[in-house]
Amino acid sequence: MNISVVIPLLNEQESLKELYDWIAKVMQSNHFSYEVIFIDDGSTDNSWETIEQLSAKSKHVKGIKFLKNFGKSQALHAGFEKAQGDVVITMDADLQDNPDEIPELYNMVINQGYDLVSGWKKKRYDSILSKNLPSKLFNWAARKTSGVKLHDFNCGLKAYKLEVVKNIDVNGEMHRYIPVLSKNAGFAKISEKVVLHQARKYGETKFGMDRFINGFLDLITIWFLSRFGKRPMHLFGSLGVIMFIIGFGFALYLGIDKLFLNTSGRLITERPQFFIALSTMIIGTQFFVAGFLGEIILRSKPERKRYSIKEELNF
Ligand SMILES: Nc1nc2c(ncn2[C@@H]2O[C@H](COP(=O)(O)OP(=O)(O)OP(=O)(O)O)[C@@H](O)[C@H]2O)c(=O)[nH]1
Ligand SMILES: [Mg+2]
Repeated sequence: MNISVVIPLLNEQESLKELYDWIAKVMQSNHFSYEVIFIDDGSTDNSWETIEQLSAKSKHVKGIKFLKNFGKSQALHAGFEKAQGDVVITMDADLQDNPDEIPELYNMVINQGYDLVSGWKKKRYDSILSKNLPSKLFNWAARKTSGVKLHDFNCGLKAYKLEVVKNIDVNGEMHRYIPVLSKNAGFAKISEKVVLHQARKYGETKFGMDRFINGFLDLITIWFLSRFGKRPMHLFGSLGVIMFIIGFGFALYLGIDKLFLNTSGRLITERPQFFIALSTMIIGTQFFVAGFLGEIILRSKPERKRYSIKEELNF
């Protein structure tokens, strides 16, 4: 199979049929073999019924229905598990991403050998204050911390080599950082393509302003995980040891000073320096223990299931 299109969605009933017809038209005119996997993440409208109707008419349409809303990352994860095409394309369900981009994205992955090609909504049709500016800032921070040079990390339209999606673990709200996850997993041939962006036609936005706060916190997590996630002791252990040595050295000096150098001086416990040294040693020890605990947790973490599927169609 050439292409798997993975479409996570939440309450997008008005768009689905139009979107699928458009994708099918593009696929047929380019003679691609394909599948379209819709992941309904606990929609409360008629999205799932629409997917059922589409899948009854065409075997290209596959559906996964979650028991309840688990989030976009979980939906992508479920879609990636099932995808079989040589190239996997993700897109939003709200008709903001243009299926006409698919052939060129496919070409970039297959013929130019990219692991991941991300869409770049260069010209956006969103409000400046609530979307464009925060998004610029967010992308700048993501570029700086991750070293992945993309203008638009969070674009829903992306193309991947099959191998890439099978080797990354998208969880929490990490869908914003898939290019970073991909780079950390060893797929660093990442590029971007300017894509057309349309204003939302039906329905309403699913992400509010809290996306930016959560987004920045996730960025810190991902930075930490990519550097120290597999070896927490290296960060906490070294911090701990350094602090302990400084504190201990200082306390030792105070002791020697009192015993041999300045015997008639103040008592050690009357000197503020002593308490600074003491807390430094205690905090250092704490850091060290945190490192140990981190290593233990790392080794004992069970495989957890992060979402449950209620129904599947055409698999
Ligand atoms: N699986 C899943 N998909 C979601 C969830 N929230 C949003 N989506 C889908 O993710 C895509 C992007 O969401 P949008 O609300 O369009 O976000 P946006 O494009 O940044 O915002 P708008 O410009 O208002 O459209 C759409 O296809 C949604 O249906 C969710 O909780 N789970
Ligand atoms: Mg949208």
